[in-house]
Amino acid sequence: MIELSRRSLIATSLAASAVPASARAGAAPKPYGVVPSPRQWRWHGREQYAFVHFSINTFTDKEWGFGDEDPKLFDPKDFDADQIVAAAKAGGLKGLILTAKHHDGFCLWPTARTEHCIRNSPYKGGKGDIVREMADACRRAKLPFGVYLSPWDRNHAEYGRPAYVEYFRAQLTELCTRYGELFEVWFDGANGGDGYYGGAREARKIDAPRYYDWPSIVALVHKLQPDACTFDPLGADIRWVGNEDGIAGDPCWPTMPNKPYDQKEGNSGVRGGAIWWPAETDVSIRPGWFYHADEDSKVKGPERLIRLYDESVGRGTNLNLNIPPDRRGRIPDQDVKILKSFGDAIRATFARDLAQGAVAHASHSRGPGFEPARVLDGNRESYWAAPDGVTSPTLTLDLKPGTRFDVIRLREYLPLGVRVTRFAVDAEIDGSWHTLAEHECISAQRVIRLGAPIAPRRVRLRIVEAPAGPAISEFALFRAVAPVPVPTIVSTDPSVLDVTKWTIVSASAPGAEKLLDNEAASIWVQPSPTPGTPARVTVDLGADTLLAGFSLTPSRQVMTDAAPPKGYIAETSRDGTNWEPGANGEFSNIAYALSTQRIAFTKVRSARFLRLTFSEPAVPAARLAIAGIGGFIATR
Ligand code: FUL
Repeated sequence: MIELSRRSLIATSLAASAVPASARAGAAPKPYGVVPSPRQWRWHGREQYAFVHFSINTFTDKEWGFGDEDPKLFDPKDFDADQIVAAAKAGGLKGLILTAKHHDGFCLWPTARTEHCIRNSPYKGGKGDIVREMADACRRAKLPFGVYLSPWDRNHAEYGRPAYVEYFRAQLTELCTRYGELFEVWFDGANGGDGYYGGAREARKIDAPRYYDWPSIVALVHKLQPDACTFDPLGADIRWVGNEDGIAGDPCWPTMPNKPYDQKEGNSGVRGGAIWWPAETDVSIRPGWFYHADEDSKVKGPERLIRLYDESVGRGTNLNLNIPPDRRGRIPDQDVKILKSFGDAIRATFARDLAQGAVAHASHSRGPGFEPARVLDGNRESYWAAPDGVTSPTLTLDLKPGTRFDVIRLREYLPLGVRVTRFAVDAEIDGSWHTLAEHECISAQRVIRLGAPIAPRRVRLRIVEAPAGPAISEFALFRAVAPVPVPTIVSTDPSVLDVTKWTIVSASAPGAEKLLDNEAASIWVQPSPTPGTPARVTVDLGADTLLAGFSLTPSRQVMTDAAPPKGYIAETSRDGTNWEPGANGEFSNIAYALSTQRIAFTKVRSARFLRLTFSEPAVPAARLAIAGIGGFIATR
């Protein structure tokens, strides 16, 4: 904690008079370095929006479809675009991006260019258009709408050859011309691998930058949709934050070097980089991007979403929060409750800037139009600026007596570039100054949460390091409102048992508790079994249970040289000594489907213990990985 004396403050104010009068008054500062385009500047104001992954995977329980799925599988019985939009709004999300086509190639709109689309599904007798319904619902709710169009297409016969790029551009043109204004067009980085490819069933690799000629694709979007920011490749308006966990780097600069994307650089950006390529933080409210019933108990709670908010929006990036509809075509009730709790807490926290009514003064000011009070006017287009050459000024707010706060928000006026490198916020408490926080990078916004509310007499923004005088558009104070807790549920499926009540009796490798913790990201890993040395786990169900079968969830994370088990031997016991066969077989397509497999026993039985044995991995791999196991009872 730094204490700053009154003397050093006076010294700073005296330094102000050393600046030539000509530089202190008048014109706006010159931009520093690279600046956002008007389209990017508008995008910075969006803060957080919904990602909606909905497609044939919702019905096959997969994350990545192979491309050979029958369009008839797409059959939402109760699709309600307004319900989805209402859930997004409840969560405080200010836009919505729909997966018009995921990697499996199935199109949610009746495109003229392929039969692998909604026209050949039972939805509305083949007359449906989910893209239109979502676009219209967004418009009714005044929510900006955007689309995700997967460049990788595992269905298309020509994928990897020039004809597919022509097809991709034609699809993009349909989406950019039929559904009104789009605020974002999302191109996924996943590109190339095995797939159906019109029946070839082979692996195809491409060199994406050369194959797509991204600058020409981005130009096509901008021509048809001037306000739409494009996501991902070099040359696009926005970059990926480098992980799917919802965590932006600290700092996270909006600038990058003008070269192909590097994941580590993408997470933190590069100070002084040659291009404006700000980060979007994409993360799902559930472990998977698509809906899976077995993840009903794993929806991120409101407290976790607040942390995600702080680590994405609070670090100057935009949060793209995925909320996947279920097989009905609606956001599940549990997710809606969580979204509402999260949205209410964010709305209540940021409803009133407690700095309003404070008196703002600065060590230096540029004069009329750039006064310190500009940081209090709630207008992102106005800002306080110091005279040229003053790079470490301070701005102080004399607060109204009794102002208590625990959240601070700062915003830089980005059309003049990223000017502040390092800053600190101090508070004057009982006559002495204390540093509350010191960070690199303010950018679009910086949210600082304090451990507990404080009520100082004054707060001060201190620019510690900057290559150009700051242009600060906001210095705001808030009182955090905690979200209403939402109890977790086991599943929307009443037959699914609560595994958190189970315990491990014995296991072939340490860490088997990870199988029962309901955390998709915690995975039991061990050397791959062989028929002679199988992997095995025995669990105690805690009570005699009428068990109808077991389930196994493979890791959905991409893991190097690890695979789920190929098959299983399941046995049950009432006393832990005498075992009865339950089921014995192979998991279907487990290495690719990567979804929970439900295995029914030959007959329902009373059991206290369950023993699972795995004798080989599904594909050759050095390690066996399993995220979870479960059980279900008969419901009829
Ligand atoms: C990834 C994709 O492979 C996932 O399926 C998902 O669409 C996510 C947003 O991007 O790269």
